Amino acid sequence: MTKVKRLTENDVTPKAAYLNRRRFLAGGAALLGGATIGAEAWARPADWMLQQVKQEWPTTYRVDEAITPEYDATHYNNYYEFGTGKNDPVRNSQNFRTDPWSVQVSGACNNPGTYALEDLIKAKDLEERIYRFRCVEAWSMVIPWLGFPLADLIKRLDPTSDAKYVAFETLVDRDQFPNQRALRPAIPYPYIEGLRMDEAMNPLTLMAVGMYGETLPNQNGAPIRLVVPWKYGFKSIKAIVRIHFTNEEPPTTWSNAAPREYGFYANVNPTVDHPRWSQATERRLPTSFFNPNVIDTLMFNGYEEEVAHLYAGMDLRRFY
Ligand SMILES: Nc1nc2c(c(=O)[nH]1)N[C@H]1C(S)=C(S)[C@@H](COP(=O)(O)O)O[C@H]1N2
Ligand SMILES: [Mo]
Repeated sequence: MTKVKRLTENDVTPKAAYLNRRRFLAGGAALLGGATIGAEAWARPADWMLQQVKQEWPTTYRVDEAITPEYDATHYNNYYEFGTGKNDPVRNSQNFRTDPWSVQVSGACNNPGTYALEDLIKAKDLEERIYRFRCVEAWSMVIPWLGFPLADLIKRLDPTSDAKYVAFETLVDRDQFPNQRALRPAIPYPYIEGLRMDEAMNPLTLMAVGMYGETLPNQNGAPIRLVVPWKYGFKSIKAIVRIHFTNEEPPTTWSNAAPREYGFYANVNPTVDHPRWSQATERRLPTSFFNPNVIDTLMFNGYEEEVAHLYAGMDLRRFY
């Protein structure tokens, strides 16, 4: 029930359900003249990316839990660059420019340089992966991502033996991100994150370029973001422009901002509470006053079998 399954290409996926729903919504948006921010009205990345994403990719991981409605996943976001309110990202990100986009690769690897996004992605096989996504704020969703394993990219970049960690950075652009030009930004920018090399190489770790069968909406981190399904959502950094290999644990945005509350590891763990709230349960979106939809949080967000070995012998209360 809560296990991840490795599926074959022949398995039936719930994809048809949301693809049909999208067609219905698209028709509706057209009838309404596209005046509102509906599921289809937002800006999308480049055509080549759309071409890439729109193919029939196999679903390689799934969970037997209902997929969160696309509306909730795209209108309830954390993306402080666009504002701290849950619907600031959808409201403020529609003119965000994702093409051209490049990613700078540096540090302990044999293939550093600045890569155009299309060179990183074109001709890459994508996969759909239906993952649980658990925010440290104790809400969660189930999202069908489209992407490729970070491990594939790392192999091409060819890290040296000095590379013990990989660090990521989000774009800095005061013209495009309202919170970056605010008098008092909510957090320091750039947003930075990192993984230990074995975490980065774990087959579950995904570089996502799409969701719900489409390219990523800007508010969800277009054109490319990380997805680490066994860790709290803040590890899953959006709009990546830099990848850096290093032999030291890199600083990360939330552990810098509040080190007692957020650590480098940030593994989903129902037995280690946040200092200000319990992590034993979560609100599975969508929720309402009459249906709070509270469910138990699973160790490593339900991916224990796949990742527990990475932390053997570690005190997870200390390395939270
Ligand atoms: N650059 C950047 N990446 C970010 C964030 C952010 O504020 N800025 N928020 C993080 C947090 S706290 C969460 S829960 C997820 C939310 O992803 P979603 O909006 O696609 O659900 O993005 C993460 N990545
Ligand atoms: Mo989060």
